[in-house]
Amino acid sequence: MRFDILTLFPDAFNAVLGESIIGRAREKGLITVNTINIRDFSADKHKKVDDYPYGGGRGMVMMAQPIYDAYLSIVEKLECKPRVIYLSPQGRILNQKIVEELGRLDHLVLLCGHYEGIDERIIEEIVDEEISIGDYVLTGGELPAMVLVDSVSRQVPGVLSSEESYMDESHSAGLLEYPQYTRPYEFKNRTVPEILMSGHHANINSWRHQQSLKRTYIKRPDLFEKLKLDKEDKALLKEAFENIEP
Ligand code: 4GX
Repeated sequence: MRFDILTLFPDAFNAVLGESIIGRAREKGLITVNTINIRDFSADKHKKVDDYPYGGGRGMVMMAQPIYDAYLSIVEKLECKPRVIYLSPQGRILNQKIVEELGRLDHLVLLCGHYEGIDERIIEEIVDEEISIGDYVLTGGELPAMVLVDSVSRQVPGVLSSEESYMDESHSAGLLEYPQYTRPYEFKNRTVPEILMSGHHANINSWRHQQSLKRTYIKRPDLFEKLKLDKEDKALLKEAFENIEP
């Protein structure tokens, strides 16, 4: 899978997407993350990429021409037009279903805006879809683009080990993760739940599932509402609330 990122801040990407799982996936050639500096395509002698808004008002607007020429530098080498996504608070809000859908594509172009936004005609001319990472305001589209590359790359076969991909099933099933513990057995007077020390794997699995159900109920009632619980789930949840909390 290939990501081409149109941005004024290409250096921001390597720091984040050069490490850990995504860094290794890039080394293995499973994904390609290519940044294109929009400023390199400025036609202006001072490398200007923004200008005052027509009609007046606050801030600056990113000019259409440098963005368009940066975009052309990618697509002129291609036979088919890749999907172009503009990261913006006006887009549909990213979720795991959208991540899975995007993961089935083999090429994405991500456009990162700054200042008060970009010339509307660029959105009309090249953008297929606007995506938001949530209802809050950031200073630019770079962090949202990194969020999108990270989440979508996890869908690419081979990027995650079989152990790492386990998380997905739990999130797709709409349940939160059960609590995890590692050594030492005691930390700040808090010990590990005895069941995890028992070595009884069927009981441990059942306890973990119970914890997932209980957590989802308490922490994410919105997710809980959507769950389809069977008889066993209901019994586990009932038991979870009957047990005296330590
Ligand atoms: N999820 N931002 C885009 C530029 C901008 C300004 C005005 C349109 C209109 C964001 C988010 C986000 C900040 C990226 C503003 N675009 N993007 N940028 N939340 O807050 O995706």
